[in-house]
Amino acid sequence: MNFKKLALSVVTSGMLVSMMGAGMTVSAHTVAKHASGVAMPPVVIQTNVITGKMDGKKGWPEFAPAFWSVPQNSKVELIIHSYDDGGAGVTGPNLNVKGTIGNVEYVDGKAVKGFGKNNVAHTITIPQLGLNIPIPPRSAKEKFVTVVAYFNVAKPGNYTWQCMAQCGSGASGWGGAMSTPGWMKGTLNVYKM
Ligand SMILES: [Cu+2]
Repeated sequence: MNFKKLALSVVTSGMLVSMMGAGMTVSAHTVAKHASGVAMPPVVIQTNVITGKMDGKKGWPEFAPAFWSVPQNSKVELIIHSYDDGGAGVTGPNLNVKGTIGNVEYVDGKAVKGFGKNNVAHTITIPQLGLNIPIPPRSAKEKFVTVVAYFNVAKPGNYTWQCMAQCGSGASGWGGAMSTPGWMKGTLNVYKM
């Protein structure tokens, strides 16, 4: 008899039993729970990145809409359709997905953790929430690329988001759309419930 093996299997099954006893469910996503303990569906934010050609302002890509509102303590499903086909200057940590559930986002349905240097067109970055969601350029084959990210919000507040890809105008790329609320920056309002 292998006692070491036996002891290990007892501990393992004991843990499983206690986990099940505590009502824990093991799943890839953290599901926000209502006070009653019932899992709530995510709150959906849907936005589009449209190009200067589409919004009639040359060189001004735009998040439409750019001002979002969700209740506190919710799981958010952010769905972005981006019509932009060009990468912009993004470096360092803003190339990686951060602060989402599992630190991933879904690009046309595929889980992605980060991108190469010239493969990000825009980002949704909220430093206060530790959130960075890069958006790659759409491919030539598609009308738009779909990016879906899940994250949890807790405390109420008005959180400013900013695109960190230098997609604006001027020598730095930080002028125009980049520094104008409603274009490449906006707010995520988390309201009290
Ligand atoms: Cu941008």
